[in-house]
Amino acid sequence: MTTLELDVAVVGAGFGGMYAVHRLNELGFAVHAVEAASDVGGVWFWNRYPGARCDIESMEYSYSFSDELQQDWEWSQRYPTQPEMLAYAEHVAERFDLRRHISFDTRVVSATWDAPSRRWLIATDTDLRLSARFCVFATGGLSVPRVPEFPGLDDFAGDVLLTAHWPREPVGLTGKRVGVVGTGSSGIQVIPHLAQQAEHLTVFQRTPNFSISGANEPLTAEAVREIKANYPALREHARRSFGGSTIPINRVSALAVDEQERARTFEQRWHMGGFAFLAAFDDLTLDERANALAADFVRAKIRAAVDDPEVADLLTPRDHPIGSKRICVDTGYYETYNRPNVSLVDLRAEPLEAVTAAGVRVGGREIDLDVLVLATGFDAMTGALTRVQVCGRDGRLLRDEWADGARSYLGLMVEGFPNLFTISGPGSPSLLSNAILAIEQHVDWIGGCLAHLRDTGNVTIEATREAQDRWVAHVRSVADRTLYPRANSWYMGSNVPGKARVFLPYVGGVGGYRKKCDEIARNGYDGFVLAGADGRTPDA
Ligand code: NA7
Repeated sequence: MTTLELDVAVVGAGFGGMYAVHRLNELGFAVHAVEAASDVGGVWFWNRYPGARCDIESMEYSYSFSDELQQDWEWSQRYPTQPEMLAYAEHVAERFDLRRHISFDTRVVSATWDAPSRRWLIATDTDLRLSARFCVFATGGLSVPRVPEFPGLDDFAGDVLLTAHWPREPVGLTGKRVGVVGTGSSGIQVIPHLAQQAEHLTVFQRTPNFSISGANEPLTAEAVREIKANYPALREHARRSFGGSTIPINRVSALAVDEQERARTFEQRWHMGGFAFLAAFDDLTLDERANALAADFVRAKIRAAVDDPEVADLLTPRDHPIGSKRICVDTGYYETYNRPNVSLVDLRAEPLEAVTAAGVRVGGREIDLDVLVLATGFDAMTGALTRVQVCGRDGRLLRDEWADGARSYLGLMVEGFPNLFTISGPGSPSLLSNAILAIEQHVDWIGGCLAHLRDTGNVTIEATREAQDRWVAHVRSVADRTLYPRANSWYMGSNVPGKARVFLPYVGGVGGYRKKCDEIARNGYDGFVLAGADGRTPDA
């Protein structure tokens, strides 16, 4: 056994863990990270399926902490592909010499608060142990893939591929009969690529989703030059914005304009692509009637894109308000169904009964397949944290504390778990915003907090029950004012059987959230208890 004695143990070396290592090291703390993968990149390391691409623009979905980095790095397209994101992560690791602080191919199995020493004792699946004053979980919100328990899945004679754990070596699909289950963002991105390669592609759809073309295109030198010249101001704008980006929100209700004006605005936003569509008016995720107008507009686009009216009908979502599930951003998704080698199976009409050696049985008929692709989602936002045995004060287990829904203060700390931080934890804007910007804000806040503890002679910090209860109630009441809780989405935990149905991210906007976090820090960490080595607050 090797035990590293540290100030801070970081779990995960995706974009959150990488920046935590960099920033906390820069602040003079002894930091080490543990990462299950063989290299950096997190979600961009694992999701290597063809067509994997970020749904936020590259010039925004990137680190802002180093102006040299953002000036030097060249993005090639409006939305970065997975290989480009991974190359960027590798570049950052190289540039800031991060890998020497990270143990790869090592998975954390438990983290235990040792009250007498006031340290976190962290065990891994190798002979590495960590003992640290602080523990930062940077385990990501979409890092635990969910594989449905289809009867017979193990009997399938062909290959089963998970989009979220796609093989590193190239997968040959030419001449193969391929099936794909899942039509969320991952399915919608992979389907056009599978269709181009496979002899025949069968899409097994349970619930149709709203998807908007990303209008992806190469970035012109001129556009890049302009953004780079204004980067500091643009980043500041994004930090103060609602969603963590510079997408302009049209501050008008969809109900306040006439039909022509509305159609013009929707059309214009449709062509801007991606999330800009949801900002066509400022009440699309708040007002049912406004939302229905936007949903109808997209439904008409689906009808126009798909040749076969029956297929178009099956692809048309009707069970949730548009945007209440994260909108999908695609490249040629609906048009893919016009190809002669693509067929759609509606699992509501023909339920998936079993996977057999030869393929899939739906509604009593067999569909023969060589390859089955599962794009079936993630145990989002809490899955990575509840899979580790996190044991806090008085033997309390995080997974038990969260059994009825995740509870946290600011999505940063949990009462009962002193000195343990979660980056983009449930209760923070996290995946409801530009994730890299959210990560930077959390890491910077944690860095400021640890420096404050050091400067004031405090050794522990813990959220109070009252502050946490107030925050949880606030997160829920803000969510309840929106249409988000109306969907069965991973935001709600409702894609995982048995998971508590609670809206997980904070939908109050990143600008206001950042202000709140900063104010709390400025006021001496309101809602937290700070204590010195003798258990008392040195400042008191
Ligand atoms: P999602 O959005 O959770 O989509 C998962 C898809 O898999 C969705 O269409 C599900 O249908 C389908 N699914 C899940 N379980 C089953 C079973 N048992 N049978 C049939 N179909 C099933 O995950 P993604 O990976 O696509 O996207 C997650 C996020 O990653 C995305 O929002 C972006 O932010 C990036 P359902 O809707 O449950 O009927």
